[in-house]
Amino acid sequence: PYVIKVVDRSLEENLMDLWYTENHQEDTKFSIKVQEHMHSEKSDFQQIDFFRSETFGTFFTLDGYMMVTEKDEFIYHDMITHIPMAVNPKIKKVLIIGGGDGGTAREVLRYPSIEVVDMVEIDERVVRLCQQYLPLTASQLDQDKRLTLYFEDGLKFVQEADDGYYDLILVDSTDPIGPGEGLFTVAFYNNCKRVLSEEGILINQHESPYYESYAHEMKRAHSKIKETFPVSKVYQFHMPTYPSGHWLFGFASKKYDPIKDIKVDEWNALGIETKYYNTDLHVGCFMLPTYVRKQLDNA
Ligand code: AAT
Repeated sequence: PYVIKVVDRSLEENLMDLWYTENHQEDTKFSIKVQEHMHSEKSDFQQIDFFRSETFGTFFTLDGYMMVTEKDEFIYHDMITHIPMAVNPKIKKVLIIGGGDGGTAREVLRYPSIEVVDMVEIDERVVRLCQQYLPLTASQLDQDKRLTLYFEDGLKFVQEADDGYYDLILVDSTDPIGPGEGLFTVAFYNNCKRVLSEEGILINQHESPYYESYAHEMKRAHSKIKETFPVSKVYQFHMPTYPSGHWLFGFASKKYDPIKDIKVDEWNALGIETKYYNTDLHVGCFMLPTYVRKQLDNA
């Protein structure tokens, strides 16, 4: 009564069936069907790969971990940038650490009031390859006179920077393994505090609360930042391609509270169009699930 069709694939069809797979846990994987593996190289710092897919467009990985996809990068770059800018729209001098794809710089440079953006990326190859394969994020990196690119370790850069110079530091870093490790240390946070003005705000890539291995790093980072800054909060957003899809940034400052000090009218008057961020979400994203609150309280 039934005709069972056995699908017999040719060798060619098998070779075409490429998937990018990331182990989110030992026993849990996340995969994207790949149309083309566009580039692969080992730089002085890390393994870099670029892929193209139907659903997420072009994306790139470092040491096998997802960094940026064309389709969901707006979420991450909106949230790292517009939160601090709405708390202090008078920010003039910005330091970006990491962020080689250029998405964070692109968002920051949308504010006409910003005068200086120093971007310190350890790996020049990430920048050059993103300029080639991800123009959507990298397009501003050689366009705007306010931006200066430095290819060096962010840890060393903040050690040597002047006291009180920056109004905002955005740590757009990889996870605390490999070159990103030093950006999750007390020495680094102390230098960030020193080079920030009295108005200063620090935002940092803060891992995920959901899977234990990431939550462990998140708690470690939080306990160190809490020790260093008078105000230290965490906010959340949804990142479809990062482990568990639930990701965090840290907000630390010398005096500003991210909710009480938001300048709703002033920010909205700037007329900056965003796809994810808005000033209602700004307040909401600091409201954390109970299990996350507990993790942070115990950090
Ligand atoms: N915009 C989101 C993309 C990133 S990439 C993070 C960048 O940080 C990489 O280009 C990497 O080369 C750079 N980096 C790592 N360590 C350092 C360092 N010590 N100094 C300067 N730059 C550094 C973030 C992805 C987040 C992924 C979350 N899972």
